Amino acid sequence: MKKLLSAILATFLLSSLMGVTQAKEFEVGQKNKSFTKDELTIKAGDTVSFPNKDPFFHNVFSLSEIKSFDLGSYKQGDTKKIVFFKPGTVEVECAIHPKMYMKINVKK
Ligand SMILES: [Cu+2]
Repeated sequence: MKKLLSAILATFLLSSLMGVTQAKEFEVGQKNKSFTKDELTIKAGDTVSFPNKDPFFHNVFSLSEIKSFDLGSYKQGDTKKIVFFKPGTVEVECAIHPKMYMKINVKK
C-alpha cells in the first residue's frame, strides 16, 4: 500500500513538474490582409497557429535563418501550426500578399 501511494505521489509530482515546463500554443490570425499581431514573443518549444480568417487564400512562410518554412496556401477557416525550437527572430510573411509581415521572437 505504501508503495502504491508513493508511486501515485511520484506520478503526481512528475506531471505537475511537467505542467510547469509544458510548451504553450499561440495564435496569429490572418485577417484583413494582415497578421493579427505585428510581433509575438514565445519560448523555444512553443507552437504558433496561423488561422486564416479572411474569405480568400493566405500563405505563411519564412526565410529566417533560425527557421525556414512554408506552410503553403490555405482557405478561410483553415489553420496551420508550426513549432519553434531554436531561439532567435523569425520573420513571417505571406507569399500572396507581400505587405503581410510579422515577427516572432523565440526566447530560450
Ligand atoms: Cu495573405
